[in-house]
Amino acid sequence: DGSLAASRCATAVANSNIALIKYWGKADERLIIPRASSLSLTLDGLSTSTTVQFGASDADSLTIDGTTQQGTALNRVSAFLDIIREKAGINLPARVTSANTVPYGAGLASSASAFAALAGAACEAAGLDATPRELSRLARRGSGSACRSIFGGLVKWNAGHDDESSYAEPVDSGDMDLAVIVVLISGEKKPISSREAMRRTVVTSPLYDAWIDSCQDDLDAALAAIRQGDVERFGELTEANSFGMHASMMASRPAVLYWLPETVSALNAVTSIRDGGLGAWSTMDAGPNVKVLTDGRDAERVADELRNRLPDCEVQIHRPGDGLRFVR
Ligand code: 2P0
Repeated sequence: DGSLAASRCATAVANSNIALIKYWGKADERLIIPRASSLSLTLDGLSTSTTVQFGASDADSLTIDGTTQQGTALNRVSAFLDIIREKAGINLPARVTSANTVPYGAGLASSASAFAALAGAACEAAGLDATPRELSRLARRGSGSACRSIFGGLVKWNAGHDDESSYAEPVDSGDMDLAVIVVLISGEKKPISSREAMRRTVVTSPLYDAWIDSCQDDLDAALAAIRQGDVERFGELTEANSFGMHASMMASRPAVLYWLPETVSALNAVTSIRDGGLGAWSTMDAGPNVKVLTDGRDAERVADELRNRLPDCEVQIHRPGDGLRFVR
């Protein structure tokens, strides 16, 4: 039957997002409920396009950028598809084909765009009629940060306390024009996965609870700064929240240290650009690369200043991007 076949195959595209007030640590490992709410900017130019086809193969399969995946990557996708299959009442294996606009393993291809696109494509292919909020809750089950990539621009993930109450939603950015500049320091595979690293931080870091306590204040202050169009205040909060997260990671036992020597050079370059009068604020995730928040109108100049100071690094400007979209 043609219509059934059509409903069993779907493609969705999602952009990656960068957290400005970070998510680090879970209150519920199975449901992926975070210990604190977070705030992010969805970025253009870092996207994943995923096609899901149910019933076309004997077992679940996963191909990323042309390479067939086995083991952990496939198991994680299968476990996610099980949630969709149970909701839709179907029992069919799926063929999942995914393509990233940046090479997988380059340190920028993220689980956020991947699981947001997968949630969209799998729901559509399974014939589930999901609202954006339901898609956000589902994407969260694949990877926490993915719940934010369902929406474009500034997005808040409400930590909540259960599956129903933990979802992302867009935040009105008013007149704010933001950009994020990525300083690529290394594309090597990370020494420890973010999932494992956040578990270790929660369990062993004596600084973790203090950082979590600061997150609610940082988030409230960031939302106020956004309402006031105060990019400088928002930038200061972004940078402070990221340093606090990394301090808590480094205090884990054993330490979680993602920084490389060039990371410190890039962080110092951001300070020096700011001392020169340009608005620029650093933020970092589970890897050595540095991201720089700026006013969109300063982005080209800040990027040039970064290139001058860091001639060995690739420097790329990303503007706010759209949320999940379906390819028909
Ligand atoms: C974030 N990161 O808010 C934080 C900041 C990295 C540092 O979300 O275990 O891949 O799948 O929920 O979402 C990376 O962690 O972790 C992350 P899981 P995820 O963007």
